[in-house]
Amino acid sequence: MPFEVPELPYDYAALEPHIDEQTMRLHHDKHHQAYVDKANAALEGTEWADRPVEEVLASLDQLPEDKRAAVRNNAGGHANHTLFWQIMAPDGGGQPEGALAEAIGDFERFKEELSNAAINQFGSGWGWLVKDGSSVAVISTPNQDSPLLQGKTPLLGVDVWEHAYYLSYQNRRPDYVAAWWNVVNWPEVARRFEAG
Ligand code: MN3
Repeated sequence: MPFEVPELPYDYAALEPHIDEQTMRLHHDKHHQAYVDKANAALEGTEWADRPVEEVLASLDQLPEDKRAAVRNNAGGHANHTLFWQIMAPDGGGQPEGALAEAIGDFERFKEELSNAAINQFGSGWGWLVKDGSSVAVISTPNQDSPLLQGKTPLLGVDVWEHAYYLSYQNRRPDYVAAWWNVVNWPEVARRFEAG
């Protein structure tokens, strides 16, 4: 089955005032849809068309060479945004608990590290908390590169493409990242940590 944009698990306006409704509509309905459409077009007719997106990204070097760039960008965009909608929630924020909290350690230090990774990512990209072996790490990636390309499992990601924040925050990426912490869905991040 071709990739599909999953429904948002909350209303478009549910993350206000931190992320505005119009941004969510454009981001989910237009940007994510475009990644899905282009990824499906790139994979159509290949043996990879019906595989899970995580498997496609982890096997990128096995794809036909002329498909790799389109798949990296667009299947990457699909995987990244599918995670992004889920790791946010209207009643989000606060801090992780349990095994994830232990793996993260000092929460304020972690928050600063991920914020800096996201804010300092030059141009478009993502800041991530990833599972790397049995521990966790903070990384950033350019464009729509998924941590799966590096063999790392994404647990939490903040989209720092301008389309994610420009309507409300214009050039103020640090303000957007600071506000984004208020919508992090820690139970979902913990679920991913325990499943990964
Ligand atoms: Mn985006």
